[in-house]
Amino acid sequence: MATVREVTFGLLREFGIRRIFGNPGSTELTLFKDFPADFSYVLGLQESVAVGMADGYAQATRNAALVNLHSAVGVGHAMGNVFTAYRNRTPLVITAGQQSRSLLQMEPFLFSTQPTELPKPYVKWSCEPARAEDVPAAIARAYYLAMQPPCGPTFVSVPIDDWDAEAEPLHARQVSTRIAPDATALQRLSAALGRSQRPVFVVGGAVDRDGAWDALVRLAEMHGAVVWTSPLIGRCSFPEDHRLYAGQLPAFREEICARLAPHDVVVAMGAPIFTYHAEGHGPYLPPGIQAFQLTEDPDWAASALAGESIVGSVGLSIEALLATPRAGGPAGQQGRAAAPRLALTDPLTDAMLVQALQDLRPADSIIVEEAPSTRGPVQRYLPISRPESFFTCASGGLGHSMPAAVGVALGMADRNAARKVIALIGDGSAMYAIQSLWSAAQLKLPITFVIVNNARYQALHHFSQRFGIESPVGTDLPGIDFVQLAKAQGCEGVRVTRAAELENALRAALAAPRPTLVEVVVT
Ligand SMILES: Cc1ncc(C[n+]2csc(CCOP(=O)(O)OP(=O)(O)O)c2C)c(N)n1
Ligand SMILES: [Mg+2]
Repeated sequence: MATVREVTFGLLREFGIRRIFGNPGSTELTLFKDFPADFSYVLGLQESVAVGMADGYAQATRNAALVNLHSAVGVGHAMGNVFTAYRNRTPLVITAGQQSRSLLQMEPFLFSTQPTELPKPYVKWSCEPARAEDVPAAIARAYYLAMQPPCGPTFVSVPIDDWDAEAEPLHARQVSTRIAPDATALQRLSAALGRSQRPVFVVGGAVDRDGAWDALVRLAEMHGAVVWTSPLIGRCSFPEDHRLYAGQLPAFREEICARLAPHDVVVAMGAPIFTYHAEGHGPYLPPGIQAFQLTEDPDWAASALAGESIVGSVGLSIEALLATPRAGGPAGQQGRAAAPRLALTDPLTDAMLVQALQDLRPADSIIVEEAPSTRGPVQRYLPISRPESFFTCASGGLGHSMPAAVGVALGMADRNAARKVIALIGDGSAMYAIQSLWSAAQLKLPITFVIVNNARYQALHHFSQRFGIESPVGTDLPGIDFVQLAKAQGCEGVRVTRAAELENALRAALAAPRPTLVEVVVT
């Protein structure tokens, strides 16, 4: 009979999984005995980095990624990015080591007391199989559930002695995961859109994840609908240089109402109604507007406070809506005006940096962003114009995008679709996962890391004004040398302090065949 390990590796092969992201410990070592030559282990120097890389990799390859963590402490370190993967809807199969079954009664070293409870509620399913021989089936179940929209992480705790136990053969099954929306409900939405004089779409990450970017462009053009990006989402789903694109909605009730007020029908597509960052007052929607929501997530449908929700694949829903042509041509609406050009002068600002990056980057490059107070300038001066080209954390949990950039670059390369990856990261955000640079260097991925160094947690300065706080404590970050941090981990690095140096530094970094960091000091 084959071992649990052999059956599991065979199953992973059939799932198209050939990389294991992780950080190893003694309770996982038995998994790696006779490590198969067609698999590779992607080492993250802290578990959060391993999960962040796996998140980017899964999104780029459109398949669940496997992460292996070290019993309780590794899961603990990983939780920040497990939370983000859950919010990002990223399919991850997470396995964690556990002490030998025979020791579990005795509080052994390193064991996890309640292993299946530890990662909750940010995993969709969590299990420690009752018998060693059930491990492959548990991993298979974890895979299918992770891949079922709304996708997300799942968790299997595996005692150290299980991998050598004997197991029955197990093969991958075909599971089709797209759920068709209710056709009658879609007809109501189609009719409302057909009657609408001023339709507006609010789009979330599900459109890009579903491969429905082009279909959404056709639908928006057919109806002449203005398109807003939903607040705080993880992917871009509509070309931001399109004449119908209006911008990103702020995460505040009154401001959303003001922006939607000119419209008569709003459709949230793969987005909640809505995501708020602080308490608001007054109505959730402007008076008289008719609201619809297309979502793969029954929970989003249930928690929406207004409008009609239609649960099912967002991609299938958009395709179905395209089948009903609009009578009388599109509504005559326009999105936002083009951003005015900025002069590149001292002292440098983040907006100048972002504009220069947009001028110099390859048209098909991918932006992985985590620079909170630079998000506004990115929206304005760095429009995303192609699918699968923008990734950030949908959770607000920092420490995601630096490792995710490594995973995206690796995943695109594995898909034979390598594109330049640019990680645009705040100085504060970079320090949550700075070890990502080491993994990028080891993997020889030509990522350009751009650090926006404003020597502070600027977003918190900005946000604290809402609470009448002049100068919040714990938000200044003086004295971090990112070039030294890069060089110490095997990456090239250069520091830019003046406008005259910026473009050449970016050009050189974008052309480099190895990971390169550009630290840009901004006011
Ligand atoms: C893990 C985690 N800890 C703390 C925060 C709170 N937080 C939100 S924005 C921010 C500042 C980020 O600083 P930086 O990356 O330098 O960007 P800036 O605000 O300067 O644009 C912090 C600490 C968070 N979102 N996630
Ligand atoms: Mg900062």
